[in-house]
Amino acid sequence: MKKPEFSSMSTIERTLSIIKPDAVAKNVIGQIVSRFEQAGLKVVAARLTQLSRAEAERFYAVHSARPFFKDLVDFMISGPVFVQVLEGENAILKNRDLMGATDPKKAEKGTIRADFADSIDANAVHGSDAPETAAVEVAFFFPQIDVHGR
Ligand code: IDP
Repeated sequence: MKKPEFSSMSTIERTLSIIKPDAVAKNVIGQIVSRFEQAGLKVVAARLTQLSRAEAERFYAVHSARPFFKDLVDFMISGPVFVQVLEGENAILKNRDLMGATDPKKAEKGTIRADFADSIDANAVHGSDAPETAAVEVAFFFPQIDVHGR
């Protein structure tokens, strides 16, 4: 099989995806991963894990001043999460498109959040939103993985 290329011209990216506790509890890990695969994204690392409060607070530190921060952390530690590194052409944006809007009520039909999420709190998935955050978030869960694929 041809090895993916990560030259400066390439748009092959890696991004962090989290299937959140609500979707894990609904038993839809496979259905969600299948959407990534059907869209041409490849799972290059994955594991089921239980976040501690400290880990969830550190992961979402950027939101620490927001009114929903405590609820977000409580939710993220309410059960196991499935963390993955996805790789592919424009992986960061592609994953965000597949996820749909943060609020599932506003998410486009056919997106993961429209189909599997119940509310803005329990919204099924997380995905890195930019190359800089992808680098930090991939390193957070998979320090052995090079976000640039080298
Ligand atoms: P994103 O997950 O679509 O990137 P962010 O704005 O980065 O959305 O917010 C991170 C997470 O915080 C969301 O996925 C959602 O679970 C939660 N969140 C965001 N805004 C609100 C809100 O207004 N109320 C409750 N939870 C929120």
